[in-house]
Amino acid sequence: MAKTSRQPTGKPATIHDQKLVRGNGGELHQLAEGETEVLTTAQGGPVADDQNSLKIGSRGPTVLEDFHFREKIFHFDHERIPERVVHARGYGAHGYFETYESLAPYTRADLFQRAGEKTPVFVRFSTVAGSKGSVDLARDVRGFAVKFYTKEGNWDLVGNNIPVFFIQDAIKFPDIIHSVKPEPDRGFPQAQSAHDNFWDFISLTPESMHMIMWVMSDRAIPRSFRFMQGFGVHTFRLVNAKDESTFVKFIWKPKLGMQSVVWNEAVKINGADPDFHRRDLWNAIQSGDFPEWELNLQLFDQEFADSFDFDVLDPTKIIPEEVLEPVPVGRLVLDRMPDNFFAETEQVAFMTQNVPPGIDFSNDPLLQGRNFSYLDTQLKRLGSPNFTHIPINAPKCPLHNFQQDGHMAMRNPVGRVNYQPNSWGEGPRESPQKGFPTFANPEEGQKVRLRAESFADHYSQARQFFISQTPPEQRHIVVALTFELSKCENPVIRERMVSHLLNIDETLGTAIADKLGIKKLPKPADAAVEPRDDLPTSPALSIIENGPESFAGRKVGVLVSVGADAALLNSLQSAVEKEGAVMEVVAPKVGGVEAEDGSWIDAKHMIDGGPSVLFDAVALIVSEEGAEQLTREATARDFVADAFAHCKFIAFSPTAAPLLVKAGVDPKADEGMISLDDPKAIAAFIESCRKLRHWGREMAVKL
Ligand code: HDE
Repeated sequence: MAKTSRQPTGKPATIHDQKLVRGNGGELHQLAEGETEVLTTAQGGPVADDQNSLKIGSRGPTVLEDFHFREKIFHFDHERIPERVVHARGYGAHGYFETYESLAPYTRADLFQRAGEKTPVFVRFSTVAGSKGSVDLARDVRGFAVKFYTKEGNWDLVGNNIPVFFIQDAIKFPDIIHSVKPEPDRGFPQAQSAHDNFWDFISLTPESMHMIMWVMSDRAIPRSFRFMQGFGVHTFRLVNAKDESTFVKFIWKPKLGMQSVVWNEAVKINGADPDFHRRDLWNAIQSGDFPEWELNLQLFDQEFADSFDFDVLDPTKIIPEEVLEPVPVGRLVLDRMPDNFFAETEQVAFMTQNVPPGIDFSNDPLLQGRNFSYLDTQLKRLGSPNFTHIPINAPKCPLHNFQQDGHMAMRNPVGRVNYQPNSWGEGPRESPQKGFPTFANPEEGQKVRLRAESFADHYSQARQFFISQTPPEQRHIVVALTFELSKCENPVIRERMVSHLLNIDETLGTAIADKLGIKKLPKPADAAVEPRDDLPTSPALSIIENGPESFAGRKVGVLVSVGADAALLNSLQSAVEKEGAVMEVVAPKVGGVEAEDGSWIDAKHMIDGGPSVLFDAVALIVSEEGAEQLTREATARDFVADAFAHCKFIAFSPTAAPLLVKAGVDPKADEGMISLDDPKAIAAFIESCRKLRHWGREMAVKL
C-alpha cells in the first residue's frame, strides 16, 4: 500500500541567494534573517502544498475543487503568445544613444537638438525566416530594430543588416515570406532559403536580384550582432523647425568593424551552439565589453534625388557611400541585458510608424505598407490595444490621452472627464506648436495600381555589389548560390536563376551554371531596362575591406593537453587580453589539466564542447606526450583541421606538430601558421589575428 505523505517542499524561493524578494509592484525588498517568503496563488492566497494535487485518498482521483492546481496549470497552459510572423527569433539589450552635435538645421526632433544628449534605447536583433527556436547562424537577413525612448515619444528605427529589400511594394510581402518559410504541405525546411519555393519566387521576381546578392554574401552569416551594420533601408525625411525637409538614409556602423563566418563554419556552429549570437551578446555585455555603433546619416535634397541614377523611393536600391558620404551623428551603446527575456525581448513591439516630430516618411511604397502592418501585428501578437502599457513599450515621457479600457488596461484615467473638448477645464489638448507636423508634401495623381518606371532597373546595382566584393567574398557568393540552388529539386528554377545571374555578371552566371552541371547555358533573362555595366565599384560594400583595426572583442580558443607549458599559456592570455580580446581554454576534460610545472590549468570547454568554429583564432599549447594522445581523438583532429580549413590563424607550440600533421595540416603551410618557438611569436600571432582570417589559404582548402 502506498505511503500517505507530503513530499518535501524544497528550498524556499530567493533571488540570487541574496534573500531579495519581489513585492506586488515588482519592487525588490530584503527578507529579514530567517524569514522565508510564502508561496501564494495569483490571488495572493498562501499555498500549503505545491507538490501534490488534491485527491480522494492518496491513490484516488483528483478533485475539481483543487483551485490551486487548476490556477497553476491554467496559467502554464497560456504561457505562449503567437511568435512574430517574421523575425521570430531575436535577442535584445538595453542601452543609450548619444547625440554628437545638434542637428537643428535638419530636424526639430528633440533627441537631436543637444550635443551629449543621451536617449535610452532598446535594441532587438533577429533572423527573419526561422521560428523562435531556430538556430542563430541561419543564412538570413538580420533584423536591427532600435526603440528610442525620446522625450517626444518613442521613435522606432526598424532596420535590417542589409540596406535593400527583396520587393518594391508591400503588397508582395506575404508572398516572399510564404515562399521562404517551411513549405506548407511538408512543414520544412526550417530557417532556410535553400528550397524550391523560395527560389521559384525569387527567379520570378527580378526586383529581388540586388537583395539576393547581399543575402548570398557573407552579410547573411555574421560572426556576431556586434560586428554587423544596420540600415533603415528606406529614404525617410528630417523636418526642421521651419518645416524644411531633407531626405535621409540611416546607417549603423559597428565600432569593432564588420566580420562574418564562412558557410561551412556556420553549419557547424549551428550544431555546436545554436545560440551562438545570443551567447556572444550576453557574454560581451555581462563582462562589461559594451558593443557600440555609430549612427550615420546620408542627407540629401530633392535636387540630389532628381539627379541620382536611381529612384530614392525604391527600396531595392542604395546610394553608394562614395556618391553620398554618410555623416556620423551619434553613438549607440548597449550596456544592459533585460531582466526577463519574455517581458522585454519577446513583448517589445516595434512599429515603423513610431516617429517623433522632426522625422517623417517618404513615399517609398514598402515603408507606406509597413506603417500599416506593424500596428496590426502587435494587436494579434500581444492580444490587446493596451500593449503600449507593457513597460518595455511604454514611452518614458509624459503621456496624456483619453484612450481607455480594453483588455489588460494598466493605465486607467481618474476623475470624470474622458473626452475633449470639455467644460470642466480638465485634461490634455492638442498643440499645433509641439505636436507632430506631417510634412506637407504636395501630392496629386491618378489613382492607379502601377509600378514607377524609375523602379525598373533590377540588375545594375546587383552587379555593382558583386564587383565591389574582394575575391574571397565573390567566391563565397558563388559557393552560397551553388549550395542554395543545388537544394532546388526543379531544374527549371535553377536555370531561371542562372538566366538572371547572367544579367548581373556573366562570369558569375557561367560559374554557377558550371557548378550546377547545367550543360547548355540559358539565355540571359529579359530585362525591363538594359542592365548597366558602368557603375563603379564601391569599396564600402565589402566586409573584408571594412574589417576591424584590432582583434578587440574577438575570441581565441586554446587547446591544451596534460603537461602544457603554463608560462606560454599565461603570456598568450596577457597578450590576448591586452588586445581587448578573450581567451578560452579547451582541454580533454572540462576540469582542466596539470601543466608541465605542476600548476593547474582550468578549462572552459572539453574538446567536444569547444570546437574551433566557436573561436576567431586558435592556439595549440600541448606537450609532446599530450600531442600524441590528442592525435587519437577525432574531435581534437577536427579542432585543428576546421581551424585550418576556415582560414583561421593558428599559433602552436612546436611540440604540437604531430597533432597538426595527423589532422592533415602542414605546420609550415602558410603565414597563417605561427610557431610559438620564440618570445616574439605571440606578438606576431596577435598582429596577424587583426586581419581575422588568412584568406590567402582559401584556394588551397577550397571552402
Ligand atoms: Fe518587417 N515586419 N516588414 N521589415 N520587420 C515585422 O512586425 C513587414 C521589412 C523588420 O525585433 C513584423 O513586430 C512588412 C523591411 C524587423 O520585433 C511585421 C514589410 C525591414 C522586424 C512586419 C516588411 C523590416 C520586423 C512581424 C514589407 C527592414 C522585427 C513582427 C513592406 C527595413 C522587429 C513585428 C522586432 C517585423 C511587416 C519589410 C524589418 C509583420 C509588411 C524592409 C527588424 O509587422
